[in-house]
Amino acid sequence: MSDFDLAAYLAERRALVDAALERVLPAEDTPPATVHRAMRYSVLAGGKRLRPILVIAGAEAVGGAPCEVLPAACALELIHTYSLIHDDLPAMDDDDYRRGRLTSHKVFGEAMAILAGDGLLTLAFKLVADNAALARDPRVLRDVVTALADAAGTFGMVGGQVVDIESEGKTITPETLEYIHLHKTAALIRAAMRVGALLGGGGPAAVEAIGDAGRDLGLAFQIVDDILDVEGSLEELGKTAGSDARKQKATYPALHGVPASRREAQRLVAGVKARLAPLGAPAAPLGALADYVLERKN
Ligand code: GRG
Repeated sequence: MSDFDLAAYLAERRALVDAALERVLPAEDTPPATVHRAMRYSVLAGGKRLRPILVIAGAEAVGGAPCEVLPAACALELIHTYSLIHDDLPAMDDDDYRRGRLTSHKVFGEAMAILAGDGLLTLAFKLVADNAALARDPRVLRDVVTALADAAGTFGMVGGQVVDIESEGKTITPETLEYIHLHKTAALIRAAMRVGALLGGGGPAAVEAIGDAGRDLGLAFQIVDDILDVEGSLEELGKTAGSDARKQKATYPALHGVPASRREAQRLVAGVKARLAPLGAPAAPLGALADYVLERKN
């Protein structure tokens, strides 16, 4: 058993990320103020900060330091929060609660919620560009931008969301469900770990191994999310539970049942740890985060 103190690690890294997010977001009274208020409302509402912490842990796994990757870590959280704001819109999942508070469009209206999401996505790429000096080599910066764009765009998260929307109310195959989960969720988690490894100075083999581990961890994360939607509550989740079944969404539990879904998530996380093993002690935080993904309650 590892004696790694995950609770302390998460608290320290979360504090670093929260302070950095506070700094990089335009102030509430910076014109045009409404959109900046909306951007801050959603980003600073909390959340687990899993993706930025995975950027940091990805860098640490190859000997990098958190301060070198904080702008990229913030970029991941901004892209993630944009996707949540847009996913909650009436045209998509039409959800009222997120991160324990009313969704952006409920507070600021649909137009402003769309624009806040657009603003966050754009700001993410500006953050990476403004901190180009943190990349040890211009090719690393190019790879980071490509990883983010691929994960966020039509070959990643947007693509997964398209197929998810087109599948609502239909019977889909396990292969289509895996496509949705890999693109909608796992692509960004893979990018988080890969970007961390790239900026942390990892060589090609380490970057590849960490990226592959990120993909499998992302898939496990979404399977656990599907299970929590069946078993969790609004208080635990900070969003309405049972929404997948109400919207007739294809999920792992719907297709395979809860016990088999849990076994699949466990199998994936064991594989993640096996991929990380050759990296040794510096990858201990990533290994502990993999266990956290499996055991989380929100
Ligand atoms: C709208 C382009 C676009 C994409 C939407 C990512 C996504 C695709 C939608 C968000 C809703 C959703 C169910 C996504 C699956 C990934 C997921 C479970 C997100 C929630 O992530 P957490 O649990 O949230 O890490 P916090 O609030 O803790 O950051």
